Amino acid sequence: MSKTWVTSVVARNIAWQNSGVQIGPGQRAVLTAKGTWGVIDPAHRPWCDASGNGVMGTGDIRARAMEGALLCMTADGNIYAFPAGCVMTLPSIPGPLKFVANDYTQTGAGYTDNQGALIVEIQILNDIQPLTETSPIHDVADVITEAISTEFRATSGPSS
Ligand SMILES: [Ca+2]
Repeated sequence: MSKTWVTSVVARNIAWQNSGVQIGPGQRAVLTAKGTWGVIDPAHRPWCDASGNGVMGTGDIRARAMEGALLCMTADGNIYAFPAGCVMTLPSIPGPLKFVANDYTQTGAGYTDNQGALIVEIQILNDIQPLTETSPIHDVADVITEAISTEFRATSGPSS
């Protein structure tokens, strides 16, 4: 059982754009991005899809992912970059999904020269299914994207 929402992500917006879609407990999201946009020097270079332009960003780029890729942030602060094919399945992290283009924040024109928008279909699955999840990448700042550590506690059974 599933339900699908459609949202758009504007290339020029430097702030994370809240899709308004939430992953609920026990739910999982499959994201499909469509279209192309101009993020990296769009006046002189070809536009790219959500998987970016094939060049790994370095320096003051927003996240260590392909230039121009569409980034998604889950409620735990982890950031995911769309892979080739522009479809990915997120882990079951309850909370809102936010999106932004992967661009340089201080180099060149940054977000001010960006053009276009991508369409994202967000399919929420109510049942956890054995799908391959996308691994998060980490933001340059590494402040809010540290993986949440899970505390394991040894439990002892009743003595007999
Ligand atoms: Ca730009």
